[in-house]
Amino acid sequence: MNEFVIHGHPASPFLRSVCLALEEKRAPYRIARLEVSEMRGEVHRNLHPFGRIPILEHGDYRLYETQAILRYIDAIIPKPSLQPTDPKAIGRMNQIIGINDWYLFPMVARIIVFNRIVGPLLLGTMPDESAIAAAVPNASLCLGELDRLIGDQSFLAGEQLTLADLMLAPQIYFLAATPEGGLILNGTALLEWFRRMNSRPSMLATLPPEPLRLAA
Ligand SMILES: N[C@@H](CCC(=O)N[C@@H](CS)C(=O)NCC(=O)O)C(=O)O
Repeated sequence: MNEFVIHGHPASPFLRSVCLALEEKRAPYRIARLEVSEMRGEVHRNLHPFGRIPILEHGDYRLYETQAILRYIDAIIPKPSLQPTDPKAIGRMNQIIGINDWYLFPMVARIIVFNRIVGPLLLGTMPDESAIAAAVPNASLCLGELDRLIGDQSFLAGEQLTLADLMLAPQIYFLAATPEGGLILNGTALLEWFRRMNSRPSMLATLPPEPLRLAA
């Protein structure tokens, strides 16, 4: 099989989701690093016209959008399956991926994680406290809903590890390390799920680079 090449910066939680899928499949891969200074430059735009990361290359096939990449990996390496067969669990998995893409990342992580962690530790910027404060109600809404959805299940969409867990765990890794996320997550079933996820070999093998390696 052709080599899997993931273009992007290793601090990206979306890129980490792709690495997690390949780790869970025990498939070798390589990260082709795009530096922060190269983001949205010509090389990057040629790979991803919308200027985001990650981008997967597999032979002559190129794909962007993380959930599309995860579904491709699950199709091309069927075992172990990362998607349920029960229709209700499929619906739940897809719903949670949608919550990540539409609400948790753009309305919460992109603001709180960027201002608390990525900006200060990677780019040397100061946190915008008013932006963080404005995002806290959305953080409560998103994390509260994910906590309600996991209930007493082992994984987000039921009793099987799915793409939803692989999308969410890298986002929660950073959010749990912020004061705002930590407070909201305290005592929740979602935090217990995250701790279980965080000790999986796939998560341990894909830790972000220093200085973004954080205590959960
Ligand atoms: N919908 C995209 C979102 C990816 C995304 O937003 N990645 C972030 C890094 S975690 C990014 O590229 N940020 C660069 C920017 O917004 O300029 C996907 O699923 O791949």
